[in-house]
Amino acid sequence: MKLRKGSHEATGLRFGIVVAKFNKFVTSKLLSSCLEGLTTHGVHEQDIEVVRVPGAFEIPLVAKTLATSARFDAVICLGAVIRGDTPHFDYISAEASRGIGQAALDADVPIIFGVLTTDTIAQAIERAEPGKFNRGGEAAKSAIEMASVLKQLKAVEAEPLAERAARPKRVARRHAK
Ligand code: INI
Repeated sequence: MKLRKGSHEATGLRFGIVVAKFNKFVTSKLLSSCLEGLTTHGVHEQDIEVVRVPGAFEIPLVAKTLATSARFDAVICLGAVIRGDTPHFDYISAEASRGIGQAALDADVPIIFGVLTTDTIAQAIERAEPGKFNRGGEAAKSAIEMASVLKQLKAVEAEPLAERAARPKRVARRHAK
């Protein structure tokens, strides 16, 4: 049996972060925990790019743009959708999660869902605080793990091709005799 898993050593890996401005009092905390999580695991500051968008609804397009740019090993999406008295919550949260999932599959690059969807402001604050939940730090760890495991899988995929290319061509040898 072969077991492959992502490592948490992230030196040299590059990350794009998309963060929503809506509910900034929550998303700014997610962002600082996420940045701390990345740098604590060895990511260099110059290997991190942060893009701010108006709200969670705008995250998927920017996440896909970053992911397809070939400049990042993973993209992290941070936002906070808090349920109010209108159906807006359901539309925004559904579209953000669907769009982020689709963007990852289209781009073939890990895109991490660090968007809080909560019933109350208190729940959102609790999950953004460094400490018990700390979803920003969790998003950083997931991104490192996924970037690392995808790198391993792509290296394995590339192996047989490289070996084939290194092999001397049979036709050329026959002519040489
Ligand atoms: N955007 C959020 O990120 N969180 C919310 O809770 C939210 N609510 O509740 O409305 C929200 N709305 C804005 C939305 O994401 C778009 O920016 C806006 O509709 C413009 O497209």
